[in-house]
Amino acid sequence: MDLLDSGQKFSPRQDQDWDAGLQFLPVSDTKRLEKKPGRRRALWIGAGLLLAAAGVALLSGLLVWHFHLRRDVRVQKLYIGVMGINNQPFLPDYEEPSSPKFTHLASLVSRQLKLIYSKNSVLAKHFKGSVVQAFSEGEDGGGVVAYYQSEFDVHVLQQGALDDAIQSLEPERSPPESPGPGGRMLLRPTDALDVSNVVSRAIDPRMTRTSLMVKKSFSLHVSTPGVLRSPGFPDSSYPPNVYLQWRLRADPGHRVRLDFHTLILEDDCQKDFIQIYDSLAPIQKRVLTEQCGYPHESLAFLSSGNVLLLVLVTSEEKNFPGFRANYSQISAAQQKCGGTLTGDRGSFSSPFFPSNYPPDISCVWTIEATKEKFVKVQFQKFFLGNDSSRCSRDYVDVNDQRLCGRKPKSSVVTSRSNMMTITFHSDSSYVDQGFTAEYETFVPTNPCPGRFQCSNNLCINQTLQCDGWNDCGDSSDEDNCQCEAAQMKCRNGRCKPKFWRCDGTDDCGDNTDEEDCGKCKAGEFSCRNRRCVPEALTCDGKDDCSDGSDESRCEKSLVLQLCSEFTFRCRTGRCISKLNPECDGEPDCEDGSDEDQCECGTRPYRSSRIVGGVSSRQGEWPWQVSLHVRGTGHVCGASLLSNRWLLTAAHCVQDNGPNSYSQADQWEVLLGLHVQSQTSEWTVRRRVKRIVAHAAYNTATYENDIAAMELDANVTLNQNIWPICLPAASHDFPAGREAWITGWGATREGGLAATILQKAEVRIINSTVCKSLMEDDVITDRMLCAGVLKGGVDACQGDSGGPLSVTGSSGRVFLAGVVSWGDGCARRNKPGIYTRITKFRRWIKETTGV
Ligand code: 4AZ
Repeated sequence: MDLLDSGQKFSPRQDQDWDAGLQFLPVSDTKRLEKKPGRRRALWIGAGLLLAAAGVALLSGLLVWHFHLRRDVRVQKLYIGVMGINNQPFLPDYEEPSSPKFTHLASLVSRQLKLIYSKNSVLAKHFKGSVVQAFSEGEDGGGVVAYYQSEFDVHVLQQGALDDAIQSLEPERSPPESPGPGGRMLLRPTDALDVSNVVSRAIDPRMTRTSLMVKKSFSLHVSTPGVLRSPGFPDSSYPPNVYLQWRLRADPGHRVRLDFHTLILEDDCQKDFIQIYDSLAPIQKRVLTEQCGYPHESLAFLSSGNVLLLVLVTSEEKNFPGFRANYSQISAAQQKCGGTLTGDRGSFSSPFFPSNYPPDISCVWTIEATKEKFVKVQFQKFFLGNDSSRCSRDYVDVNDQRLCGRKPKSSVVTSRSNMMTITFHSDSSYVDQGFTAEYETFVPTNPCPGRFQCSNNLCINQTLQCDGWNDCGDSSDEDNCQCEAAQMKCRNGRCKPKFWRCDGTDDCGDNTDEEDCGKCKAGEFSCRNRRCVPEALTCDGKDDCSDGSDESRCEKSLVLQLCSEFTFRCRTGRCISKLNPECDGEPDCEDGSDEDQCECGTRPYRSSRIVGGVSSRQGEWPWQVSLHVRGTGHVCGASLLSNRWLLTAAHCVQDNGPNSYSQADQWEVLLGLHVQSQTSEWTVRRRVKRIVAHAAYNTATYENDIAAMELDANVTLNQNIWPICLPAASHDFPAGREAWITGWGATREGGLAATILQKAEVRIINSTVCKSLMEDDVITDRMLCAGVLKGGVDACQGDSGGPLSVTGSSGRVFLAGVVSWGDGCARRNKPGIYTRITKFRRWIKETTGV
């Protein structure tokens, strides 16, 4: 059920205890100054007497005043805690903070805490009080867990001692049978709490900011699946300065599952963030994740027990949509992991993949091959946190070799016997997506029957050997090759297509393809205007080529005296020498303007024609738009530039006989679409308010084949609807660079349109090569060529207007071209022709404001 739709604002029940707790424990950790006026007056009188003597005396008076004040600087410190209670069965009333049973147990817990603190002189001296916020079932279904906040009032200089004292309550690792601090407390025999595992931690200071105006907590039972949303989602942005908690409970013996459908916050975790805890209290030891911005990783989470806590903290006013997440429960018995695997090949994965694995889990798989065989395992996906050095948190153990962190697909582990044991372990905090693995048994004397064996033990199809592509992952399939006529031989033995020579990209891996390019001598730099200058003069801040190109491909961003068409112009009007500095994550301009308007070109976190392509995944190309002529269906593609503007090809919006395609009311725009004629909850339809085709579009030559479309209403961005980055006019897309084409166009020349959005990888083709391949000077500088010259991969009819997407150094995707025309589709030596976006950057800005 959607809570907003039902008229309840984010949750069916708002907890009273949270606000009560706030009254009792006002936002803390803020320094309060307590000045004692009497003493201060005396001090000032003293200072006044000394005033006549000298300024030195005034200074010393000020110093005394300062130290006097500091002595009285006190802070309130809050600690958040979890206490296990062994001898109490969990009662349904404990879920209800206003129930008498809750109140009774809460008072016992508070008294127990007071007793525990009374045994430590530091804690006893500064303790003010505790508030119990929630109870849940104990681990393994026995006992109760209490979640509380304790408040202390301490001198600023003694905060460290207080932290140490709190820390000392916690045993390093208490054996389950030993009672924790406080042990059994004998109040009255009937009230005795058998307490174990008391853990207290300081609250994250971001959650106790004084500016937090709204603090609320909501409780949800997840036995019936439902949806929770940040306030206002999706109609308005979330409110500023709030601290909201959602406490989620599943039935006993179940896990809570929380799966984010959309999550878009400000991209600064100090300001706005969500956190998810495997607990009902925000205790750092149990944090599963912290997210801000527009995260790309899997955002489905599972608890280890039957509770989960979601926290949202926001700062000042801003304009981000927030989140929507589905909650549900899963039986803990479901998805038991590990086991014995027999058979020649198979696969296994971390529990709940592609969701994040739950915390505190261990699985063991044993692969048993027949006697004479060995086993090899290849990890297809491997995301086990950032702990890449010591592997002490979450890890996979393969035959005593520990793996953790993130690994590329080509990782293969081989056994030296017919048995392999794989253990997966996750600790109590920070989860990740996990892994998928395939295993195969093999005869040690012939590890890759009928296939090519890479140096990293991977087996690949023999046809992939010496095809110019690195299929093994370690390039061993491209070593020692016999090159074909259309290929050049690199010094390292690899074969690469001849047209990749001298394109400015090191395709060989040893730069052979970029040597002896006929222009400049060794040690010289080839300027774009074909002049040669000593390499030592590049990136020195001076224009030695006379076209600025020796200062345009630098790692560092020097501010230049002169601008050229190859250098990036900051908003100040000054130019910098770094290559493609816009939206690369580093501010290069003095005013940071190279990083402005960079909420673009990133892909969503989840998911799961073009000729020669494959189906894409839902949300893989969130800037891809389908343009429908009303009553006809898909006609052209387009790219999303902002929440209001699209870019397409001018030839898509030309009147054609009775079809007035230039009229805005003829069009319907589908955003977030994956399969034609299958709109989903993600799909947004919009009508078009205005079409602006380039005034100089030439129907005969396809020159200036570009048009902008304004939507009739803004779209709310989500992980399937997101704008692509526009390159600066100086952006360089070098020949040989990988690019992707996407669309629902024909899957072969003259063929039918695709229903699922197709994608295909092509390369940018050198303009001189392109001009020589196409007839009669039809390729102009305002066009860009891309394709696969051996044929078979290309854009085609129906893809027009769609994007040619290129990933920049920071991982953001830039719009290099708009699908425009070609000599048929996917023909050998006939590249696809695209409108070169860098040449239209100014026109786009003037037309759309983006
Ligand atoms: C078209 O008709 C079309 N091979 C688009 C792209 C290409 C060819 C034709 C490129 O819309």
